[in-house]
Amino acid sequence: MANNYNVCVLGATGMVGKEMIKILEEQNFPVARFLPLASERTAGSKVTFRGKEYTVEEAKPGSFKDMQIGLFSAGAKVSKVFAPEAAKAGCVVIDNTSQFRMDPSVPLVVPEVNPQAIKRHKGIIANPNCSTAQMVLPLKPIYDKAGIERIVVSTYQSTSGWGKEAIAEMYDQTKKLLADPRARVEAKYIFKQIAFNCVPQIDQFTDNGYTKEEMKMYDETRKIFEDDNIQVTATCVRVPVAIGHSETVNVKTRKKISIAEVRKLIGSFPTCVVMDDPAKGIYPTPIECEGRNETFVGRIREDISQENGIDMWIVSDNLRRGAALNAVLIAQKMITDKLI
Ligand code: 3JN
Repeated sequence: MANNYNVCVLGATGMVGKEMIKILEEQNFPVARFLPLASERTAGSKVTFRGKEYTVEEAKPGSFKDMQIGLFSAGAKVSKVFAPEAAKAGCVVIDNTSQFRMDPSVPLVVPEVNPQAIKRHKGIIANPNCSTAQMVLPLKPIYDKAGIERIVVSTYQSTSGWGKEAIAEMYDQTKKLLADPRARVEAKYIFKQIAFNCVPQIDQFTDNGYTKEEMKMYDETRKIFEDDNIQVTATCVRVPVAIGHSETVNVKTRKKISIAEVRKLIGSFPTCVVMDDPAKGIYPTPIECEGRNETFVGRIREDISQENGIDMWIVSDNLRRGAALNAVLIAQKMITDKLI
């Protein structure tokens, strides 16, 4: 009989944590014991797993004894403290924060793209940033076939990427402005007014003029492809959408590849769906992709401005593909490959 595993979710009350719990249920993950954990602030609240209500416990260094898999999404600072503790206790951590992503001893994994990296783990495996995860999926078969020289990406990121408070802020501002277009609205979580607006800042600025989010896309893409020759330039923008990140992606390949071939490659890559018939108005939008596990690609076309250039539009549910689903898929892959 297949094994069952003791699984804890750290950050169980957050948007990603809740999605993790939902996906463990949906995927019928082999859970023996389920332990929801959170920081002191939200410990004590209730979550439901497989019809049973659980009280969320406060994470403590001793919480991970007897746990085998830990899905962490309570912020980088929390992971910094607890992931090493959990790993020491024999609980393999799949961490959704930026804390360990660029640590050379920690694999950074999208299971369909670089599953080979999982086996190098020493107790912690990192989940990429949501914008990176959905981008590298359709790019992987192109990379394998034609090589990638450079990626120019602009993102249109939903407010859920910044947490439930950011979504609430968007709706709150929207309601106020609908009632009174001259109302002054407060921007507390997102850097500027997000209702009826676009904000070209996600996370803090770094010394080179890029934001941390943009540098995550640069660093993480190169690490996942294990190729420091790929050039990546990103502009990350917050848009007034609740769930689902979109990206315009321009790729310069090393070898010539036809658009027909690109469509075929992406369409036959696991978990990628080509949704691309502009004449019939068919292309993905975040509303259509919310709650879905696939990564949707449309507007695939030849870049008329350069040799070997391809343009495309990539949309995915950031809470799933870019976070909770990716983490659960890593855990499933460890089980099927007998790495746990
Ligand atoms: O805003 C988004 O759409 C994605 C945000 C991700 C994020 C937000 C705060 C801290 C991260 C992340 O996953 O990279 C982090 C972090 O872990 O540093």
